[in-house]
Amino acid sequence: MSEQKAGFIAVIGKPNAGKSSLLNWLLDEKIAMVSKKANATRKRTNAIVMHGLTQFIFIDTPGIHESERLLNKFMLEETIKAMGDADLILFLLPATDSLQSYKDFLSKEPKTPHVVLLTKCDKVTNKKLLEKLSEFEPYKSNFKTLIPISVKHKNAKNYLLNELQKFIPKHPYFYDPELISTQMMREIYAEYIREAVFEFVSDEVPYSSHVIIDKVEESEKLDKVYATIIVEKENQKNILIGQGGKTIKKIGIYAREMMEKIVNKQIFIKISVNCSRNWTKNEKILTKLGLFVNKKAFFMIQ
Ligand SMILES: Nc1nc2c(ncn2[C@@H]2O[C@H](COP(=O)(O)OP(=O)(O)OP(=O)(O)O)[C@@H](O)[C@H]2O)c(=O)[nH]1
Ligand SMILES: [Mg+2]
Repeated sequence: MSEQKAGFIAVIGKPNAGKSSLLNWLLDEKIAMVSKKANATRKRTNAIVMHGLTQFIFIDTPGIHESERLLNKFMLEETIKAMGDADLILFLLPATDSLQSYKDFLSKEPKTPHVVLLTKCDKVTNKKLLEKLSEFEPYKSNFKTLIPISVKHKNAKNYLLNELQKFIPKHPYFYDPELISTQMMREIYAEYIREAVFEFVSDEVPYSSHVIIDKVEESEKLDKVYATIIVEKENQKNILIGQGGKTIKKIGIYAREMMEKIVNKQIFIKISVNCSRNWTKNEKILTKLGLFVNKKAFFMIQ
């Protein structure tokens, strides 16, 4: 018992840095939604990873970016909360990017110690990677360590976890070591449907969509999932449904496949689409959907 370590790690970085992909990679399980499009993650998600006698709780966060939209303020607040609660921050920067987002992060004078992860290293040559690593030289008194990774390289996981272990305090496990997340299965289902929306529908529609799991009926061999996608405008509803229901069908199939994989059961899925005018800007509706904005906390970091 006394050898056990456990700690919370906030995974942060600008939209599209690879935060959600990192969680899935660490778990070897698809728990967080991933998209080519930026600003995919809306709410904090967690992945519980056991490594020897250490229990890591990785907290995925929405990418840090500035925006006036009320919903985006909620997303920023989610990230700030995760940083405040963490023992360690993992700051992610794609190897292809400039250091600007890291400099912005440092300018906020984070109190929690941090490790920098240079992500998507498979996308650059070794020479470029070395150049990028050397760009961090002037900042080395700020971070604990700097680690290049790629989710395409499975064998890097042990190295990463060995390194991170050093910064986790001795503490009894917070959760049952068998658990991979405290997320409810219905929250994961909702994220799968959101990922499908990001995959098949372009422009503003994914950002104007919210997924509610209305009901899950479980039985031994088959789960029935009833979901509603809320959009902001009537025309977005038409886009999501598609001609003769083509698009919503594709969304359903894509999400269903991921659901079947994670629960190892057959899934029946029914998705309805509803319009709730301008919900992303409406405080009352956001609160109802659990996407509440605490303005005080937001202004603290302005
Ligand atoms: N080539 C390559 N692509 C990656 C890697 N990690 C992530 N990606 C891709 O980068 C894109 C963004 O990944 P996400 O994990 O959704 O990024 P995120 O930081 O969670 O983004 P937000 O939720 O929008 O803040 C996706 O298309 C991923 O497939 C990597 O190591 N190598
Ligand atoms: Mg994400």
